Amino acid sequence: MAAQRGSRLKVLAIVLAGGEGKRLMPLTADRAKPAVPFGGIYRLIDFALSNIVNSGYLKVVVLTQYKSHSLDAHITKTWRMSTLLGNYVAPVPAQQRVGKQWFAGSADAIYQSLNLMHDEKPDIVVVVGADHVYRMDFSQMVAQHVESGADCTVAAIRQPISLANQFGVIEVDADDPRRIKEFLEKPESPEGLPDNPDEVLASMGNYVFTADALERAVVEDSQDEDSSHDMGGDIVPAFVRAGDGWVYDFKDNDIPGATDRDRGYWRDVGTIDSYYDAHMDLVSVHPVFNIYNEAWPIYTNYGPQPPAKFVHGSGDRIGHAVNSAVSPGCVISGSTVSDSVLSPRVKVHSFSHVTRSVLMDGVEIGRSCQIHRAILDKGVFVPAGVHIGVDRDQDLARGFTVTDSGITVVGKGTIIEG
Ligand code: ADQ
Repeated sequence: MAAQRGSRLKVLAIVLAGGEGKRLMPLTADRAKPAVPFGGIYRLIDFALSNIVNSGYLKVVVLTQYKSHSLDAHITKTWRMSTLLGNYVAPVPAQQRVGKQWFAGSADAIYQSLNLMHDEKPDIVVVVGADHVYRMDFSQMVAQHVESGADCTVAAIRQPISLANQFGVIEVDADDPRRIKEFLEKPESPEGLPDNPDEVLASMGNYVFTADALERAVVEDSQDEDSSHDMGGDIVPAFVRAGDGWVYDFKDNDIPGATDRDRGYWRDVGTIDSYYDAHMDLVSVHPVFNIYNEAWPIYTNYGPQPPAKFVHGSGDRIGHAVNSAVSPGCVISGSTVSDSVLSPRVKVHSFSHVTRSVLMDGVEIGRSCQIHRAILDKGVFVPAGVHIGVDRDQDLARGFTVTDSGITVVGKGTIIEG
């Protein structure tokens, strides 16, 4: 039964937060992908949760699984203990309610958590991923879902065809562009769009379902031994086969305070390169993603920190940062930071240069270091005189990860020899 138009609809939001994030290694070595820090003070999941809360939906469950300790801690600290948002967001670990196995895939995670839907009795369920950087008002997508009488609506955005094998790719009906004719999960060689052969219409991994239709679909899927129990791989294609898959075009989404430049911004930060590039988007002089839009806040919590400080260091050099985002608790002393994102409590000592880099919580850079195009995970200490991101072979010899495009990643807790 499609949701009734005009009635007061009860909406439950489900955040899928169990992803492993293998392609983000070593950043996901001991944390779930949605818990990966982003933009200095956030974790990736803060974007999905802020979007849900700003959309006016206050019943939210977060399905966790893989290495969920830091994710649970962050959700509890930021979302459950907040006076503004408390009691609305509930993290739900894999409970093995149905059998002894963990969630097999994202659809199985919903199937195993159906008791939450039975408790809440929603009319509509908004299901979103937890590892993208964007702003979105889900209530506009829900309005379209209800108005079209759909049971399943998939949010979509144009992406380069070269990335098609990372996404669900949507072909719409030529006569009715809101209906999905075909949905291919991560195809190797799909056709481009009729008006642009270099692009495809990609699923954003955000869905709106009529609650009883979603329940029927995940129950049916649970009985299918050939299914991979995946939302994008199995559930959405089943709705499409039944002629009931609809598309919501993200470009129709309008956020208060959005600028022409950042309207429609959405990044899947699933690889080190895309994660790094999204950081550079934040610090470009005219940011393509404006985190300073107060009309659609991104909520987070990074604990009590003193203000960032820029001081003279040895030799009277002035510590300074340009084109950079510098979080509270940082001290830049007699050194230069440019085009970089610094999480709280980063210390950079005299005569050092940090350029085009991402430094996470508590990183300390000793004297006379050079850090270039690098991501340094939490707590990394760089002894005096060490260069990172300058000589690829040397970085590899030190055991760091270096991507093909030359981004060096130093994992959490790595001991660097001076
Ligand atoms: P992927 O992101 O590759 O593609 P998946 O790995 O299933 O799909 O992750 C989707 C979301 O579900 C993520 O937020 C992840 O953390 C979470 N998740 C995965 N397994 C889970 C589990 N067992 N329990 C709980 N949560 C789980 C998906 C879609 C594509 C779409 C892209 C957009 O399948 O069609 O194009 O997202 O990035």
